[in-house]
Amino acid sequence: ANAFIEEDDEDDASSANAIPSFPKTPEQIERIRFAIKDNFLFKNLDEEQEMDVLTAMREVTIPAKETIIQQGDAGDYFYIVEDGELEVFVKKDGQTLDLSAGDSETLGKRVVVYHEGASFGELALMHNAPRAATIVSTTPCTLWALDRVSFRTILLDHTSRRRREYEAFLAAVPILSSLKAGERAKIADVLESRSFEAKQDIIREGELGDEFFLIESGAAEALKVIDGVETVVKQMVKGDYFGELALLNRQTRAATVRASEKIRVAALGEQAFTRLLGPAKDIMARTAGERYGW
Ligand code: 1OR
Repeated sequence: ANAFIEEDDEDDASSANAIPSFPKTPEQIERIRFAIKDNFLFKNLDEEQEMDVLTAMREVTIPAKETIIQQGDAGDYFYIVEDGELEVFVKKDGQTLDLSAGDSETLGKRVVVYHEGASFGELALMHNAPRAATIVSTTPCTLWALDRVSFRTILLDHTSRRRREYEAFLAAVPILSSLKAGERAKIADVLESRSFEAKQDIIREGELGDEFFLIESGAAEALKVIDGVETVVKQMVKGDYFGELALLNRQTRAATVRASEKIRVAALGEQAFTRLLGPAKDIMARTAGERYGW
């Protein structure tokens, strides 16, 4: 049992897999949001999943000099540091310690120090492995804790759910229809979803580009400066693509693409574009003249 977290007795089966809900003030929600905003684990969550994470987190306060995670133990919670400082130690056989540099005779090498915004404890939960390090508070700390079941349900299922969603979307994208389902699945794995508000530029004419985009929802327009005037040259909707020219021709962006309304795009990096698009890439190259009226 976790010494810092009081657990409910949950022996009825119905609640075993439910994501818990801990009421929070809007201010607390904002603080957690801030703490997770740059964290890779939370980067690709949609709004509903982010809300699930936010409600499932519980606040934990820990005095100084407490061991919150012990190397070798089973994993129970994932943590985000709201404030305070913690030290991370890794113990290995035959390791040389430098006690003057912060290493500990009993806990091993001090590998990192965590402050506000850091997160830890994900490895054991992701891989069903023993804790890989020991984590000790150096000052009193406030942490946000996410239990193992919620962590796995929200963050890991998410990957496969996104993959399924993307596969359906990609199957309906005309330019990708020449690919096999297995090839589209590989693309689904590497696509990165991004949102833009109306009037925001997604790419800009003249800039260097290293990404290709598919429109997941919403609409955009392509604009070019013609005789000094920014002119709309193309309208694009769900299923359309853009950004391929810079990758095909290794030139700067030939147009600006601006969201006409709130839009979600799926971005594919240059290497993946070359490696995964295969025949679709050839079609894009062949049809570019027709598409852009050259
Ligand atoms: P966990 O669930 O295994 C301990 O519980 C946590 O310490 C671990 O997840 C990570 O979040 C965190 N090696 C292993 N775990 C580390 C390391 C680490 N640093 C932080 N944690 N390092 C490698 C040392 C040979 C240090 C990398 C800077």
